Amino acid sequence: MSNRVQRLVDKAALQPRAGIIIHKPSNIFYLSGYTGEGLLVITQALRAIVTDFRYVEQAQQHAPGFSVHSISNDINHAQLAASLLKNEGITTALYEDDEVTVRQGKQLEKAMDTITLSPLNNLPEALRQVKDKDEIKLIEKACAISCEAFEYICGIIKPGMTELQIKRQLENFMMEHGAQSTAFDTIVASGPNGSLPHAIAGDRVIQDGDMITLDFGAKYKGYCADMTRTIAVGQPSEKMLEIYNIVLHAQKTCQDALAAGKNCKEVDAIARKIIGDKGYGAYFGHGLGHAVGIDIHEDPRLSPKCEDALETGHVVTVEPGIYLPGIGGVRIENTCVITKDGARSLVPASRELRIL
Ligand SMILES: [Mn+2]
Repeated sequence: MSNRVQRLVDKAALQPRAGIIIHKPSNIFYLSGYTGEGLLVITQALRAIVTDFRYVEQAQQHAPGFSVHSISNDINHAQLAASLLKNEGITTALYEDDEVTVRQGKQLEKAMDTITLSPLNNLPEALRQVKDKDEIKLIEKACAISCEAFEYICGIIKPGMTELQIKRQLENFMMEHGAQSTAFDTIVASGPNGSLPHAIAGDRVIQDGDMITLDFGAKYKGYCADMTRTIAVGQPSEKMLEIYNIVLHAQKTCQDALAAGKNCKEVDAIARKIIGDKGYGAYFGHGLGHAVGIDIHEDPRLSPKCEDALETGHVVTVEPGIYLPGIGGVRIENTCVITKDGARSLVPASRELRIL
C-alpha cells in the first residue's frame, strides 16, 4: 500500500509544498487498505487518515503506515485536514472534484484559506487501471465463487420459481462460499424481461421454454467479479437460439481479440460488426465491456468512444448482447485479464448454451 501512495506522489509529480486529499472510498481502500469513513491526507512526508471516533481503531489496523487523526466537536474533517497540511507548510492541495459534494467543497474552501485547491484529475483511478498479481488473484477468486454459484443455481432453477427466488438463492450461495457481498445487484431477467439489459428481478414466474439472463458477481476482499450467462429452461424458440449463437460468436471473437496495444474502440467495433452484419445492430445499444476492480465499473471502457489502448494487467469484461423488445434477450460476459501474449478469462464457466 505504501508503494501505491508513493506511485501516486510520483504520478502527480507532487512538489514539497503540495498535498493530496482523497475522499473516494475506493481510492482510500486502494491507497491505504482502510475501508471505513473519512479521508486521506498525503504529502511527500505525510500519510494520514482523518476520521471520527468510530473508526480510529479500524483505521490503525487497516493502514499501519498511516497516522490516524480523529475529528471532534470543535474540528471537522476539512479543518483537521487543513491543519495537517498547514503543519507541513503546504500551499496547494489536490482534491477529487468529482467526489466531494457541494457542501463538502464549501467546507474545504473555508478551511483551506491559505491553501489553493486544485483538481486531482483521477490520478488514483489511472494507477488502478493496471492490476498487480495480488489484485488479479482476488478478482480470479471472486470469479471462481461466482462460477460455483452459477453451477449451483443451474441445478435448482425450475419452472414455477420466480426471478426473485433465483436471485436470492444465487446471492446466498455466493455469501456462503466466501463472498463478502455481491459486487452489484444481481440481474435475473427471464423470458421477455431479457430484453431489458438491466432488468430488475421481480415476481415473474419462470416458464418452460424461457431463456433467463443471469448477470452477477461476488465481491471478495474488496474486489469484484462480473459475469453473465443466458440459460434456457426447456427448449427455447428458434429466434432466441439464433440470437444466442450470434452473441456467442461475438463474445468469443472479441475475447480472442483482446491484447495489449489494441485500442478499446477497435475491440468494441468487432462485436458491433458481427451483430450488425446479422441485422441486429440496433438491438446492441451498450458498450462491449468495462474494466473491473475495486469498483464494478472502471476505466477503460470497451466502447465506441474509448480511445485508450489495452495494457497488460488491465481487467475488462467482454459482454455483447442482443435485446429484442417483447421477445427476450441474450448477453454473455466474461471478466478477462490482459496478459503479455493476449488475454485470459478469469471466468471458467462454459459459454455454450445450457438447456436445463
Ligand atoms: Mn459487466
